[in-house]
Amino acid sequence: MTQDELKQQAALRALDYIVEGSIVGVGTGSTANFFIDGLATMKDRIAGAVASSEASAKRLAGHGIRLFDLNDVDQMPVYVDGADEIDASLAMIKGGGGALTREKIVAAVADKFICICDATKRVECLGRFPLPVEVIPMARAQVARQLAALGGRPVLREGFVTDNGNIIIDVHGLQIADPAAFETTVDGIVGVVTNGLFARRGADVLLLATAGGVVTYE
Ligand code: ABF
Repeated sequence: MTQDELKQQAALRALDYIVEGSIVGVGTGSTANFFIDGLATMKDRIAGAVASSEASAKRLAGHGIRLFDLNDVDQMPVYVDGADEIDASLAMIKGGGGALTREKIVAAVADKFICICDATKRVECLGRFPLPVEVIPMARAQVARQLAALGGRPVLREGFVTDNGNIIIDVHGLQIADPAAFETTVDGIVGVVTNGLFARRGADVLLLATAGGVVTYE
């Protein structure tokens, strides 16, 4: 099976978690795109969706799924999204697609975070995938120095601007022993908007697509 077929399997399994009549939180990326396409098959049974990026909003709208502004939503049973890495405690690195801030905000409103991944995303220790950090542009050099002092190798994501008008610094060479503590440390650097660790609030359910089928962890 190809990696895309595995992503699609995990994504379609997440449809089992959708609560009829509810508003669905929707992530970003190629796995989330498979989820959006699956959600379209049941669009008459949901109220609509909140998107975590302009790209996902466009895809949802293309399927005729009603979009809600997060500020108009006070209850959302599930948020469904992919990840770049996920460990045994269901802590994740996200933000390879640059949508980490909106992803973290939408996920914060949802009762449950359903992570959909192919098996390559499962790791023992987070950090092989460079940690994305969204930064206010004028703080770029200051934040990079602080990230280097924490033991990482900060690299500016060239030519990339987030949906919020900020830049991304990808931090290479990390081995993150305590993801929740590191998330807090990086968030504490002045000029950081969000970092791609989702550990203090990790996933509640992982649907991991393997060659042998989709395995559920919760
Ligand atoms: C989003 O999409 C991101 O947080 C993560 O960076 C990425 C996962 O990518 P893909 O689903 O394309 O592998 O969930």
